[in-house]
Amino acid sequence: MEGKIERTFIALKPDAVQRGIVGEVMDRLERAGLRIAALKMVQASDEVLEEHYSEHVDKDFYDSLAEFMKEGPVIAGVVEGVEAVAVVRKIVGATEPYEAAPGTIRGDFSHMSMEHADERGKAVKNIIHAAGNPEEAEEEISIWFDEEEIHQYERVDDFHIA
Ligand code: IDP
Ligand code: MG
Repeated sequence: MEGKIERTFIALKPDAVQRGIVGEVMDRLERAGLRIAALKMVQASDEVLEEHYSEHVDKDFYDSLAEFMKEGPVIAGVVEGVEAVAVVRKIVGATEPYEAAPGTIRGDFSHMSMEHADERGKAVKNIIHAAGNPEEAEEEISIWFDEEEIHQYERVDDFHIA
């Protein structure tokens, strides 16, 4: 494959694992033709979360975000495809479930408002994380994965985008 093939980082958050919707969420990405290059279940540590959410560490909601992300294991992954960073963000939808459009992962599987979460001192549970830009993606991949955990193989439908 040539052209703007990118990889991005995703993490299905503990709410997705606890609700048993890992398969349905991954299906959204697979059916778009994106290639899963890596996938693993991980119990996030404080150290990894501080690196991963370095831009949010000093914010008011950080402690509740870290608490949420440690409630149970996450499914960390690397997904590859044409403009994968932007495409995955589009499939994931807006950060606030209340605003996330129907048809997006967050819009279809969650509904809470930021205001409601903030009032309760909780992070907003929105199913999945996806890197915001290509630099963030590469940084996050290096935080969560060793290169040898990331796999190269052909999907049978790769010829559609070759
Ligand atoms: P993103 O996940 O769409 O990239 P970010 O602004 O990077 O959104 O925030 C990271 C995560 O922190 C969000 O997905 C959400 O779980 C949580 N979060 C962000 N802002 C707030 C807030 O104002 N209140 C509660 N939780 C928040
Ligand atoms: Mg973000």
